[in-house]
Amino acid sequence: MILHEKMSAQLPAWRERIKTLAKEHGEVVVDTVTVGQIVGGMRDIKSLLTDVSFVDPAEGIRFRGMSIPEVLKALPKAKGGKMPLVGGLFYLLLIGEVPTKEQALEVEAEWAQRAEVPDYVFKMLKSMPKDAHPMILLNLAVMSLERTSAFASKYKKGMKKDEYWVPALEDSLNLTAKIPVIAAFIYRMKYFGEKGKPKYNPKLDYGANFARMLKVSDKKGYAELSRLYFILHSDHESGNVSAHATHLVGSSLSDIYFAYSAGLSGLAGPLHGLANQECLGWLLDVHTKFGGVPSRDDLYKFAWDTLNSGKVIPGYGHAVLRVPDPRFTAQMDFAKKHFPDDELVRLADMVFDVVPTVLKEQGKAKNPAPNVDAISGTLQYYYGVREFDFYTVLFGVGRALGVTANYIWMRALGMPIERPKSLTTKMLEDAVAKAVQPL
Ligand code: CMX
Repeated sequence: MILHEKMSAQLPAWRERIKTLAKEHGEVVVDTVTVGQIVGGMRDIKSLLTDVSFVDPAEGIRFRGMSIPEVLKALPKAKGGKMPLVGGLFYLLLIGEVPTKEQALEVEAEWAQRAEVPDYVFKMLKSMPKDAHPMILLNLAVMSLERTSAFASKYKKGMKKDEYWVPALEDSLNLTAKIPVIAAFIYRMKYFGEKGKPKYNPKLDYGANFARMLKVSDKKGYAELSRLYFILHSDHESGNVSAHATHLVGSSLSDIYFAYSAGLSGLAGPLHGLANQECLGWLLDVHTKFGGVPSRDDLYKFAWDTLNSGKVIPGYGHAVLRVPDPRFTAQMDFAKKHFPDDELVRLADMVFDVVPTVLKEQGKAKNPAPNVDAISGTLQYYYGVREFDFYTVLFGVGRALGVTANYIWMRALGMPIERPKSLTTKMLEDAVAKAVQPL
């Protein structure tokens, strides 16, 4: 299989580089840690290693060194579309090279072969109470597949450390192949009462399959959006909650089903993946209150009312980024190209104009610019996916690509169990007293 071959060829050199860093330069200081960082969510502490993606605060995400516009341009395109094949993106994340069309299609073919989901998973989902959040359903389905883990069964039998990545890759391909099928089933079951098993069509790519299985009205346009959406949401370096949770759990040699499930649980939080559902809710509140796109002044006041009521404005701000998120820009460009006159798109554009000013005036948010969530729900809404609580599931489908790529590499490089050190409040106070002691 192409991914296996390509990774095998790269591994000896990568392992050597990591070994040299650890053995010969282990004492080199890269960063220092302040009290503020310890009581402030470990913000910006440089302590994670990944080559899959990097977020530059002043520029946004780069996948394997490539910006979003570069990725969208360079990757092989899906048949009949202008957006790249998701299989090509997975190849890029994992191998670090832009694939040929044939190579991207090989990944797509791997997924098509592995997309069958066992019946008991659907049965279990059908037995859940109607009010279960779709993120719970997705998470349960993922956990229920853990029994199929090649990594867990090989580990139990005994496996050499430098072989870990092989079943990790196998599990990751199985998991990423099945997630769109499970997500589509959850959507049709939860909101339309359908019980049938979605069928993955091997003649179609990942994005087109998802659109077809979701059965939204305009399948063609939605296939293009799905490709873009999954690519944009795949990875955002390793410190964000979903990526970090997956990485942390994986470091204990839990298999990818356990690890990704932890990532999904983190993604379900309102400050992370749930923000996309909240953001569209906020836009629609504005739309309903003013009976359409409001005046700039009304929007300005509405934004202040949100802040004054103690809430955050969803879709704005970021822990690392200090500019508008290029993932926001790519989606806004898509909307302006395909449906520029849509009222919600016009409203989202006005929000982009007004909210940063309001946040700057309030002076709290370090970054008043939009993040990925400020627009993603608006696009889904346009294509008829109007069930807000499903939006985080969509994020989860995309995020699976990045966290699995990282998981495979971490096992390939033999990364150890993660174990930072904690201190007590008294220890921090003592450290402060020592630091501020007069000479
Ligand atoms: N609206 C109101 N206040 C905001 C804000 C926003 N959009 N963004 C930041 N702030 C506030 C913070 O709540 C914080 O206030 P306190 O000091 O009272 O606690 C202050 O500004 C400083 O925060 P920060 O350092 O700029 O941002 P953080 O790194 O702490 O948090 C984030 C980042 C994304 C959680 C935050 O900007 C936020 O809550 N945004 C809205 C929710 C959102 O869009 N989340 C999605 C992020 C993308 C993703 O992960 O999916």
